[in-house]
Parts: sequence; C-alpha cells; structure tokens
Amino acid sequence: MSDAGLLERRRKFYDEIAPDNLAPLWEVLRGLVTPEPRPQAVPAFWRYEAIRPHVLRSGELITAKEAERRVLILENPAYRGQSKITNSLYAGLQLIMPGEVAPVHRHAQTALRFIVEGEGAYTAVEGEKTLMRPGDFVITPSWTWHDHGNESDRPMVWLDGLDIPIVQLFDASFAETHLPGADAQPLARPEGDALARYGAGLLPVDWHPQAPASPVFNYPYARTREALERLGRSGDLDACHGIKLRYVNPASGDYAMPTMATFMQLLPRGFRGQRYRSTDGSVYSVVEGRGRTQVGEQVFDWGPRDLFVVPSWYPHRHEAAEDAVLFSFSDRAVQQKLGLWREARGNG
Ligand code: 1HN
Repeated sequence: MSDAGLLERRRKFYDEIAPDNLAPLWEVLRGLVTPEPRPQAVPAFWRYEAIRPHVLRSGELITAKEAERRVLILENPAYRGQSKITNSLYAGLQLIMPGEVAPVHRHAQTALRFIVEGEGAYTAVEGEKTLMRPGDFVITPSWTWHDHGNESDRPMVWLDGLDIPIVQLFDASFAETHLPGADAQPLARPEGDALARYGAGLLPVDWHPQAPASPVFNYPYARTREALERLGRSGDLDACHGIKLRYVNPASGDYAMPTMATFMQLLPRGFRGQRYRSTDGSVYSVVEGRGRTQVGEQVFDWGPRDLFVVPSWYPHRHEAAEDAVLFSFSDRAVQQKLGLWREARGNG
C-alpha cells in the first residue's frame, strides 16, 4: 500500500479511537521524552528602577487589604496569563504602604519573601512577628497562618516566591482566611523567639520537628552577609558560583522549605564565572553590586534590586564588576527528592 494510503488509514484509526479517550503514543513520544530539557520558559530580566513606578502606582489603585495581597506578578514572557516565572514557580513583587495590613490567611502553598526595598514592616507567622530589612529571607511554610503590616513610614517591597504551579500540578490547594474581621493574628511569642530557639546552632533539648519546613522563619541578611564576607576573604572560590551558600533547615540539614531551595552567593569584584547549567530554573534577586550574567545568547547587566530568571538547563555564567551578592531560589529541593536534579559545568 502507498505511504499516503497508510497515513490515511492511521488518521482514520485515530479518529475512531478518539471517542473512547484513546490516543496513539507513537505520534507524541518524541515530544514527551526529550533527550534533554526543553523548557518553554525563556530567560527574562526586570530592571527594578523601571518597574518600581508600576509597583508604587498599584498602591494608589488598591489597598493591601482589598487586594488581600497587593502584588505585581513577575510573569515569564513565555507564560503570559499563567502567573508563573518558570514552569514550577511563581514570583511577584509585593507592596505594603505605611499603615497598611495584609490580612491573615493560610494556604497549602509555601511562600518565601526576599526583602528588596524598605525597612521595618513585619510578617507574623504562627504567632510570632518578625521585622524585615533588605536582604532578609523570610519563609511562610505550607499551612501556616501569616499576615503582614507596615508600621514604618516608607513603602516596603519584597519578592514573593511560591510553589503555586507545583501545588497546582498535584491539585492539592487548600486555603483559609482567619476569623472574619481579624486582620492580624494573635501573637503568642516575642519577636526573635524562633531565631534564638532554633537558629543559633542549638535546638531545645526535648524538641522534635513536627513539620518539614525550617523552624527558623527569618534568616537576617546581617548574618548571611557576614558568613559570605568571611568566606570571601579566604579566597576559596567555586569557578562557577563564587561563594554560594544554601539556606538550611537547622533541624534536618534539608533546604529551609521542602519545595523551594534558596541560595545566597558572593561574586567578588572581577569574578568571571565559568559556564554552568542545571535542571532547576532559578529566579535571581540582586542584593548588592553590579555585574552581568550571560544566559544562552542574552546578557543581563544587573545592579542592586534587579531581578532575572534563568530557565532549566540554560547555560549561564556570572561576572561581577564589584563585590556582588545574589539571592536565588528554585525548585531544586523537589527535584533532588525525586532524583531528577542534574547539573553540568563547562561545556557539559
Ligand atoms: C500570598 O499568601 C502572599 O502571604 C503573597 O504575602 C503572594 C500569591 C498567591 C497566593 C498567595 C502573602 C501570594 C500569596
């Protein structure tokens, strides 16, 4: 039989089986099981000074309370309308103006905050408040009550990172608001309690973890910066990452949150990193310094508060013109638990 005849018989067969919700694997196999990652996400860059006016203008159009969370979503250009920055991660910039509150709620999704601008607003998580400063890394683990408030006299902006697409993948979303009329949760412990109890290289003698996330919920920048600074002085640099540390759950040694891995790295002045890629797409927030990152064919020239995303498996390299500090987060925590994570250096 002619090729055209065979193709026609196959097409007819596909039409016949379609009403029974059946489809031929051989027509789609190569797109399903690719020899290497083919992310739909693309590299993207947000210059903070360019988008800051939009963030502040959102503050004139809706209150934090009415919005519940007043956030401009950082959408990957390949995923417009889908509220995601990579296939597995959500990111946004949240604004809270002086005197405002973002009311208490909880949800299955895990959230991280990375403080970008302003000082002195707070997040309360499960009965404890923490004041936040630029460079602080704060977590709200899955199903923990959390609310925010700004008692300072300046706008406060932070990067939110959530595992929304991961929870979506599993159809495992739950959410609750607190008692109607209560914006803030009752506080049960003084500020700094969790950090003293769990974050000083010590743990309460009879305490055992009851949840997979870190019991520390604010990792202050002052401590992170000091660690990087000391390690930077020893001059022992990774050829790709400079000095790169991961935030940990002190009770388990795992990442601070079970679904999202978070990192802070120091690139000393003049650093020229080697090519690197890994299967976790990463969202970066520049804390200090100026430099550039080549991602695939693109180059992002960055400075403080700029944001960019490097999708899965894109080769990239960092360079720093001044001492630079980069925060980043990714889904590596999940991929490693599933045995999927891979990395390659140089031309691998
Ligand atoms: C959320 O709860 C926060 O608590 C921020 O600040 C962003 C995006 C989607 C769903 C919940 C917050 C969020 C969010």
